[in-house]
Amino acid sequence: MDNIKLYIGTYCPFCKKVERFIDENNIEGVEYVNIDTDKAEREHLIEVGGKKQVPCLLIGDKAMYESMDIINYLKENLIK
Ligand SMILES: N[C@@H](CCC(=O)N[C@@H](CS)C(=O)NCC(=O)O)C(=O)O
Repeated sequence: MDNIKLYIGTYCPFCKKVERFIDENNIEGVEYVNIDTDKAEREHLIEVGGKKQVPCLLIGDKAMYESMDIINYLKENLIK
């Protein structure tokens, strides 16, 4: 499986929605990255995805930005 990272912000409600979905569905294999506390990762997100909007799911080097797109992707790919 590709390395999957969820870029989030500390006070982002859209991020909380995705985090809640991950928790409620016991989804494993997603690494959280907080761009408010990790400057290097914030720069990496902008480099790969083109903007610093969160939440962003990084699947390998593919950036997915919209919270509902992320939830739908998780539904289709990571719920066992
Ligand atoms: N429609 C987006 C909205 C995401 C959004 O507005 N994120 C805010 C944080 S709560 C953000 O990253 N704003 C900064 C930016 O867009 O550069 C979604 O559902 O994910």
